[in-house]
Amino acid sequence: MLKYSVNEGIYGQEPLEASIERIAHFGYDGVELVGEPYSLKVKFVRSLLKSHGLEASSICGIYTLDRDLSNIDPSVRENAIRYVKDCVVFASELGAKIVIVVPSPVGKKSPTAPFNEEWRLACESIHNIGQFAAGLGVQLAIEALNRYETYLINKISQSLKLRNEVDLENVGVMVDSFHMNIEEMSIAEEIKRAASQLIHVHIADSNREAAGFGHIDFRSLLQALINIKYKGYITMEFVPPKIESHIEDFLTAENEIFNLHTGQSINYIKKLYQEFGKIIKK
Ligand SMILES: [Mn+2]
Repeated sequence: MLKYSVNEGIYGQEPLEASIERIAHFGYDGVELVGEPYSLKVKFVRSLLKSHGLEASSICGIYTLDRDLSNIDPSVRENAIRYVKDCVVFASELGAKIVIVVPSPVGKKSPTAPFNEEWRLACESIHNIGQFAAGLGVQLAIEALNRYETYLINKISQSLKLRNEVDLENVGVMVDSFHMNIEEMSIAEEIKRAASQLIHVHIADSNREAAGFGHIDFRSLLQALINIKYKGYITMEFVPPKIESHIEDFLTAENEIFNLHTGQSINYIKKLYQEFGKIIKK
């Protein structure tokens, strides 16, 4: 059985209580928390999750320009390493098994050193954090973002190469259907390629809305996950539109848009998964 969670960061400034209540309401198993270990209080988050019967599935690191694991400037790199280690501690305190790692930050338009040098630095940083995380029983999932958001790692083949150079048991890769739709020839083939190293999945459709609201072929994506016997979380990471075209009144209240996309994502993927279940049983 797959488990489902939502990245709570997609709800913007909404109080965490409201987001968690919505996520529980639509039948999810867990929540992916934004990696802000300095502003979120562990005790508070833990009690919120407990009262709604949810797990912390994962921590989504937020890679701003000052959290650059591949930067040539050692002070920037050290700041980034410290930040991700704090996310790892945050994860272990919440019982989350995974911290997402993006080796070069969002919005980094040009490298600070030749490609090979930044690659080596990324490797070194992730190795350092990986060893620390192993001691706390936390895994690191390397995420490739599309070329319009960052450079260094844009494709699954690159995530895998970096993962293999880091070569720690608790360091794996993840896939994100939105980024893959831009970067890859075939989403299913890349899932197959990642196979045993695949430890986390982000789902958003081609327009970054809820699954089923764009044109990604989620049938073949799910089939690929079933084929490799993926057992981790499916985390919804849609970006709710400001103006909603699926509801007749375009200027719908934000809360209604959030509800629509949160429900649509899980219902759409679960329905496809159940269809496969019937096929597999036959
Ligand atoms: Mn993602």
